[in-house]
Amino acid sequence: MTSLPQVRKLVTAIPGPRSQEILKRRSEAVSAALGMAMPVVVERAGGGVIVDVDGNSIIDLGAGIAVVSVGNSADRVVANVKAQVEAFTHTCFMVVPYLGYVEVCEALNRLTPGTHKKKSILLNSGAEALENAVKIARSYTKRQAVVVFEHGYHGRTNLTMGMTAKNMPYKEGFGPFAPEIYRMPMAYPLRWPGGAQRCASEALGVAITKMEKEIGGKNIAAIVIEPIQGEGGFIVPPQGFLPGLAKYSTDNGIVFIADEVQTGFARTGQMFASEDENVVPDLIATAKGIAGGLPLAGVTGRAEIMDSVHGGGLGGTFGGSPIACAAALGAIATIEEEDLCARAKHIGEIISSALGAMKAKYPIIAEVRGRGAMQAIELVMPGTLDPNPTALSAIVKFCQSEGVLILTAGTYGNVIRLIPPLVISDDLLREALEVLDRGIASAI
Ligand code: PLZ
Repeated sequence: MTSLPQVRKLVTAIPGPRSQEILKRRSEAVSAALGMAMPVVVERAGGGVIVDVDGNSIIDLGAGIAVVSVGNSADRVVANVKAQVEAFTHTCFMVVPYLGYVEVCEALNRLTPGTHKKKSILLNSGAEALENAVKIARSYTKRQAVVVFEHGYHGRTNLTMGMTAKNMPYKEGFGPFAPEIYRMPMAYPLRWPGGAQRCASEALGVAITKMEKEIGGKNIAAIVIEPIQGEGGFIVPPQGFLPGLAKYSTDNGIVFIADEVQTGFARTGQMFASEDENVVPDLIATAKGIAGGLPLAGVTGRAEIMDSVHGGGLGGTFGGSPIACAAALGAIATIEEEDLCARAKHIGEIISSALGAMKAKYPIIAEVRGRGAMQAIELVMPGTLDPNPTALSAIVKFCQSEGVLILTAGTYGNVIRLIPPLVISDDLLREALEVLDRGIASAI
């Protein structure tokens, strides 16, 4: 375990003087196009805390956007990476292969839903995994149309920008986007016309009718969806929506692609969120939590689909770097041996009961939603569904000044999402939730 004391401790205002100094250099040297969720500079991190260069110990409820599920600098990750760096750093898997890549693919084939024969490839980022999943689906089906959903997020490369729903900040001025991408209405219970019940009974039919009428099932190469939408605001579709889309895909020869970049690797209390409704995707895109903070991503799926691409058709210089693979084997061993799926469920219970109590007190909370260690609140103007981004920024600022890092999300910029490392202690988590409670109280 990390040697860092698992405490919230502020020794300066946020940001402290050393952070301020470096942030000044940051703005001189780094493009202004990059955002920054919290204005502090990290020195060390581990377990559930981030320690900044001024010595402030901050509770981490963001995990680097759902990446360091096993904690920062997790023991097995560090040990594996050290050994790998000393052995060799790079050959390119397409030039001279190595065991680590094969072992990560074996782990992905074993851990992803379904008992059918699977194969994998490794890439560098979530966006690259989605790009490759779409390439594979198009090549396999010899079709072009790609179906995505409102509020969906799939990355910042050209194809994945086109697949991503939200314009600002992801797409503004960056077009033209790739053709043959079709966006369907998302089953968003809180905001479905007529409410959650109608969403549950109507949403699947609406999407299928629209696909039939506007594209034609036989022209669709892939349906791509996040089982729980991440950047879009932790939108959990009603039961039956995902299995219905998967069945429609099977019936129409469409490749069903689950984007589990954010939901994968124990985050939601299962190894993959698709498992909750026994959905077996044809292809599954993974990244983020796979490698304890090192850049790695994967596409895993039915062997006949993965093998259908011509030899040499997929690849990349760095994809499946031996260092990232070593890290992934350490992270995956940690997730399995420490049963972080159970931990994610436990964290989810603590968070959702605390958020539920806040919802009862504060009418700006329209909904508490999520699964496992992926929970959110959506903030509105009391008594309406009008988004309340003003309250959101006040709450985020309050939490930061009290030493708690929280992240936001949502098409309307009004969702607070909690995605802590799965190794955070219960006490630290409860303390952070108390700060959040005070933050909401101060913002209304
Ligand atoms: N698919 C479901 O959540 C990345 C984006 C942060 P990359 N989400 C964090 C930002 O503002 O850039 C994400 C995701 C889902 C794909 C991606 C893309 O993964 O590793 O960022 O390319």
